[in-house]
Order: sequence, then structure tokens, then C-alpha cells
Amino acid sequence: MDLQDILKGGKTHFTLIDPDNQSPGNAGELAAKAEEYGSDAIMVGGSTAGNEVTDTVTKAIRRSCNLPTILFPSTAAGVSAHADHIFWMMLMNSKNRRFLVGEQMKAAPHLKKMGVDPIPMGYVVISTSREPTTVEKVGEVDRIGEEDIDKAVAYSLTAEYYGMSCVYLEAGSGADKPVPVEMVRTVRGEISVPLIVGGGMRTPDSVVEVVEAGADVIVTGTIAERDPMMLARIISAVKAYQSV
Ligand code: 1GP
Repeated sequence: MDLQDILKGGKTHFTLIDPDNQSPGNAGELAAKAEEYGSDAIMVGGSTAGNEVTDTVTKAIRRSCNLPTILFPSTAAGVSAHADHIFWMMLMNSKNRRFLVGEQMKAAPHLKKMGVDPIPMGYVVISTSREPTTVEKVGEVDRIGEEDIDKAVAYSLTAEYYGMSCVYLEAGSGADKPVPVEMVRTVRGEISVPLIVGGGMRTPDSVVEVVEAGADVIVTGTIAERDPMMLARIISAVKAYQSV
């Protein structure tokens, strides 16, 4: 199933599981709950997760739920043969060649043998937090502040013109605030590929604002790990939006 198939139901929710934060057993349970609540896919990845833990956790998730699994790797070490898809990511606003093509080059020959479906994605990290988030620091980003809407648009369009099948606006896991709605709205108006938004969304209201602004996919990670009941409410809010 490609991303277009996953998106065909309209507004979509993905649950992010960081293999470094969860035992395989807990990850499997969380994935099963996310499926029960109506999430559309499970993303597996984190800033530091290595091959072994990614393999083990991805296998546990696939045993426990029937949703598509999508790897969300920060480096070549986040690649696993056990997932259905992989976000083949370029951190568009990284200043380090490593996150533009370097890690990808390391992973590509392995991916070819694995048969995991790559989904090309332009990853654009937005700075919404007082202290830089992990992804901002690790990814060595060319900072895009909350007011830098033109810069977010320029990076997003660059991704689209490179042929990426989607753009991900990322505030960073556990960010103080989500990507600003005005930025989501403007980027959505300028690009024609699906728009994924994640980072810092912990309430149904914050998610609805971002969906209304035009996000096609909402990603939540931290709240899923900390408060599964809130995850259920967030997923319901996304689904309720698509039925109005
Ligand atoms: C991080 O966008 C995702 O890559 C999810 O962020 O953990 O803040 O939900 P949260």
C-alpha cells in the first residue's frame, strides 16, 4: 500500500512509537490500542534507535496489530526488514550532508535487499520550542522560526520539485508547541503533495486546528506513550473532522 492508499480515507492519523522508549511488549500493546482507537498506521523510529531494537520492536508491533508499519529513521541504523514501508527522508533544512544524502547512501543498498517500500519524504524541521529540540540539535538545522513561513514554503516546494511524495512539517517530539497553524495553512496552499504535521500535539483541540489548517496526516508520539486515553480522543477528533 502506498501513501496515497493510506490517505484515501481523508484526514489520517499515524501513531509514532520510539523503539528506545518502549519494550517490545509495551510497543505491541500500544500499537494494538492505536489500531483499536482508529489510527491508520504505526511509525517506528526515534533520534537514537539502532538496528537491533528497531527490528525487535517492529516485529512485536506486527505481531500485535494489522496496521501498516512505516519506519521513520534518523540514520541508516533505523532501517529494518520487518516493516512494510520506510519514510525515505531528506532533512531538507539540515546543514549537514549526512542528513541530506549521507545516511541514505549507507542504507540504500540494504533497503534494496530488504523489499521494504520506500516513501520519499521531505522532512522540514520547524523551531517552536524555547530550547532546541533533539531533532534540531541532532539534525543541525538551518533554523526555521515560527514566523519564517516563506522559508518553510521554500523548503517544502523544494522537496516537492525533487519528487518527494509527501512533506512533513516537524516541530520535534515533545516540542513546546505544534507547528503554527498559519504556517500549515500557507504550506498546504503552496504544495500539491500530502502534508504530514507532527510534534508537540497533546490535545484534541490542537490537532483539530492543524487539521483545519490543511494537514492531511497528524502524527502523535509522546501523548500515545504517556496517555493512551488522550490518544483515543485525538484520533476521534481527526476522524470526526473528516466526517463533517
Ligand atoms: C515526532 O512528530 C513526531 O517526530 C511526534 O511528536 O512526540 O510531540 O507527538 P510528539
